[in-house]
Amino acid sequence: MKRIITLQDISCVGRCSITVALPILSAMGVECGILPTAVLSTHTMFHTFTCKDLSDQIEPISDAWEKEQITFDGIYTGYLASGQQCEQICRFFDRFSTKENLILVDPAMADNGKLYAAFDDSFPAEMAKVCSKADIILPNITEASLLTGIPYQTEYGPDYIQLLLEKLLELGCQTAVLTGVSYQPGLLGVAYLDRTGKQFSYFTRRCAQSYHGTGDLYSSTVLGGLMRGLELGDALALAADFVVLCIEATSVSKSARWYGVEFESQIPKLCEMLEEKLKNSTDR
Ligand code: PXL
Repeated sequence: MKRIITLQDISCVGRCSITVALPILSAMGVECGILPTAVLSTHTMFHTFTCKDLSDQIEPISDAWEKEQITFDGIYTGYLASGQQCEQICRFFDRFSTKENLILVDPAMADNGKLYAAFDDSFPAEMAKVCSKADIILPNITEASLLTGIPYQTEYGPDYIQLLLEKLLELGCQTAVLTGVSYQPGLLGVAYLDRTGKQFSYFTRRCAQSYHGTGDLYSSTVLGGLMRGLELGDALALAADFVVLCIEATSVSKSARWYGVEFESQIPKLCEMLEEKLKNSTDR
């Protein structure tokens, strides 16, 4: 079984970060270790929240793992607590990346044209350094614009997406995936570009509702698919279809918006969809 380590916060309530990554990766048949970067009462979209930065734990925990010769097939980062912590994450990559393992960075810091509440304008440049060391990065369009300096647009065509992808690759990562891409009102999807020039896009129906934590659900599912041996395009498509199922399951509840998406009830379907994709990819 593949073992990954995820470095992101524990938001105790509100289904995001580690409370999403752990159950999703476990369900997909991947061992998920955690290095909590901070403990929050909830994610920062709630009006009142506490946050205990755990930066001082990253170094001693890494030392202990190195002494024990613990290795990871994947390193997955999400929401990070501060610009300073971004530097620590880069050091963690230097210590634990190998030729074989995969570094996946979700630069979770912004959405809908705005940085999350806890960050100031200096944060994106620090996150860009984390992205530079990744094999795959998974920003949404807001994050991509903050990482590249290209103005954020809500109305665009394929040229804008292509430009963002090219500029994201210039950060130094191997593959850039953009989430939340939409060229037609009813469709929402993802597009990627890698260093060899390979391109791919995939669209699902756009759901009327939008929920907190879907980005974390998406990234965790993509990593699960990759660790199980899916090609990137198949993993991106699986994750997109799964997030739609979860949004549909959540949309019956009015208070759900703050509590993330109801992925729990959809885990059996995720396992079925994963097996189906694995079967199709070996039949090919
Ligand atoms: O879902 C991204 C995320 C993760 N963790 C925390 C957050 C957010 C988004 O706001 O606040 C603490």
